[in-house]
Amino acid sequence: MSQKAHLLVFILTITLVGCQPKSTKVFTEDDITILPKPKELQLNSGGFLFTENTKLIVSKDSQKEVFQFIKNAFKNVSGWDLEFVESAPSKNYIQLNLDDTLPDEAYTLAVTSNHITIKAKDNAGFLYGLETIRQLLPESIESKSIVNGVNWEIPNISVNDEPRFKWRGLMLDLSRHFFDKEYIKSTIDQLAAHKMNVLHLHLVDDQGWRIEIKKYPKLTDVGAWRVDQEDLHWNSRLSVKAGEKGKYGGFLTQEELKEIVAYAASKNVEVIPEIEMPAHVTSAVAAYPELMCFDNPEPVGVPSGGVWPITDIYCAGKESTFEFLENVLIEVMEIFPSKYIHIGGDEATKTNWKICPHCKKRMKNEKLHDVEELQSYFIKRMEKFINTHGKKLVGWDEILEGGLAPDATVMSWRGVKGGLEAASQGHDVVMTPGSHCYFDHYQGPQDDEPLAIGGYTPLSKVYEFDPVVEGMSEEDAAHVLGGQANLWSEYIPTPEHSQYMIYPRIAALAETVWSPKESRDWGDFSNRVKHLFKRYELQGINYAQSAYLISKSTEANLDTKTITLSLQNEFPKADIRYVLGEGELNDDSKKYSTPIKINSTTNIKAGLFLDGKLSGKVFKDTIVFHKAVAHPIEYIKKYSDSYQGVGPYTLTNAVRGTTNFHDGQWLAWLDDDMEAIVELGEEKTISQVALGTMENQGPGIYFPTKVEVLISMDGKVFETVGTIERAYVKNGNPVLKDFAISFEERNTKYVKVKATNLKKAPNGGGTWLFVDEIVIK
Ligand code: TNX
Repeated sequence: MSQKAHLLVFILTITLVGCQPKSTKVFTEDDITILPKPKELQLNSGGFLFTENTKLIVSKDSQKEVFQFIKNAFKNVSGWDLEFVESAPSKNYIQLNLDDTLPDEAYTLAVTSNHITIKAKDNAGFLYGLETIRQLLPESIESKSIVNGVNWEIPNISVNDEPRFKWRGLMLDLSRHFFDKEYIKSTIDQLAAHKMNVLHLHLVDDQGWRIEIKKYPKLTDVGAWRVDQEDLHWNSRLSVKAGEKGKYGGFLTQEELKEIVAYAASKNVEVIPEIEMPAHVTSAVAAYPELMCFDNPEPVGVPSGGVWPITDIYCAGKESTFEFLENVLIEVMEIFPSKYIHIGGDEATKTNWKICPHCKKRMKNEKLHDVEELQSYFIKRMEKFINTHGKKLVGWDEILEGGLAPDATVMSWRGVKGGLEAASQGHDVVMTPGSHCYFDHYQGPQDDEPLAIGGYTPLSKVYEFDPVVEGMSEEDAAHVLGGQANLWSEYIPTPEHSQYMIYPRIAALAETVWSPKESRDWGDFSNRVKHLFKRYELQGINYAQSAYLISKSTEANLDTKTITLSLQNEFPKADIRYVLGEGELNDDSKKYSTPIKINSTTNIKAGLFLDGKLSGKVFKDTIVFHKAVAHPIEYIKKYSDSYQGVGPYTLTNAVRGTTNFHDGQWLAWLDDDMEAIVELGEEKTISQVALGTMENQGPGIYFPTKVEVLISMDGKVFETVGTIERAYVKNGNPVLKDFAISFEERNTKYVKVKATNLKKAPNGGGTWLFVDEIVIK
């Protein structure tokens, strides 16, 4: 090049650089909201500014794939088409450097004003480094359309990051409701963004078989479709006859599944298929009845809703069952390259196995003492088959019963007990306890949430999850592969609803399985997650804002006959404002700081204010005062230790329970009647007594069959003033009901209420009687 040309290039370069927007922002720790929190991070001064000329350095094609989401993001928000190049220019680029010495999935990230370097062993670490960059960029990087006036600048920073656990999973139940390929792929994007790496697909259950199996076409022709009763509550759907044609459902073809698996691999997500056995397979045996026990089993239909107990299971005696399952698994293993195959194994009611001649013969030949051992035989046999194909078996914790298969990995869902036991036997475990990991549970005050299966697993509870539990030795802990959230979909019919249950709880879970335990800090997390909310919003994710909902707790004071009401919100330092009585709620309303004293019937409105703006739903409640409030109460029959409410005065504290029977406002009696005496102290004139109750037949809670009210002046001799009787009616929904008994005005000092427990449950099991208040007027 001539000297002149040199000069020209120099001038051009100066002009071009001069045209670029300048880095102006001074970054502080508060600007860094990376979630899950990195292991080590140091903020330096200055920043790196992305421009149209920022180059993405790639040394092989697969790195292009890793870069793709960042490239797409810039295309969306700025119209830039960031260029891939093979060698680094002098500045303004991102490079990916291979470093064999780093652990699996780890990465280091060095951002300087000149360029960005990510080091990792392979694409997994590069991907996570880039996901971190994405979270350092302004939130509007998530926008789907052009954003003007934003400097795409990130702070100079050095990060050294790696996961605490190698199994960081989410399970999607595709059976109870069907979710298609597009939704699954978009979920994979989100898993990667949260640095999660396992997608467990629950492909088989009673209400639908969701994977194409070429050798057994009826599995999807018949088993993937059920009679549409979506308008009814899950547990009130009518039973379906064998052969009734269904319209609700769907399945994934092998081609679609392969596409999902390949896509997931590009995002460092391993897809693990679950093929349930021996129970939760009504859809399969509806297609092939000969898989059930006995010689000529009664055919069944694909159920449209809840089935309990699950008795239509595979026969463990017939050789043909194993032949079928092996053929199915051969096709499954061709689709899924995963190291693990999940075989379910949960909740089998083995009544048929006890009497089926084939099962009895098997037990005799194999010297098995009971049906538990027969299940264990079943699973061990499947394990052998899976192992010969170079794969490992994973199953729900029931596979421990009757003896664990030699090399099995246990997914502990009924609490952590199964996990503890399996780890102490030297088996690997994945922790998914219902208490912290069941995303089908409620996440906010039940009355404000869409119908869910029950439970209560708010964001803060998920954040308390730890896969390594008390009682584990260091050796046991080494067997804990990690943790997983499970989203069972009985009550989740749509992708939007599924998102609502997953986000933001997955963010809390991600931090528990990725970040070092020592760095866990709820206050800090709650600040960071609010930034993530803005990203979700821009991405069009229907995330839950339940953590903003206000809930109350109350205390009755027997001496002053008053109620103190506390308001709370999941996030710390919340600005809650409230109004008692009528009046409008706004940012000028009284700020809540200490519990509120209440001594008469009162309406309350409260709201959470963020930057002076009302956020989330307004909390509304009425505390109804009545003649029993804050009066002592004696229980002739003591309530259960499992439901003690706020103690004995739960029934006279003016605070009503919700349909969430764990909300701490209920007393309950199991298989027994309730009988209690309220002491009014001085003589009072009364004309109505109401008993607050609930019914939720799924978990065995029934209305009383009879309520009786008696009065007395001396607490010894009682006179009946009224009774109500009510026969059992099948009911799929949780409902609250006051059994109110009115009578002519009477003067009395004591009121006794008796309520009769149903005692004999239509489906077997215990019967609970739940009571939240005795309202005396
Ligand atoms: C139990 S967790 C099940 C599922 C249900 C879930 C509902 C497990 C292994 N079995 O079949 O969908 O409860 O929360």
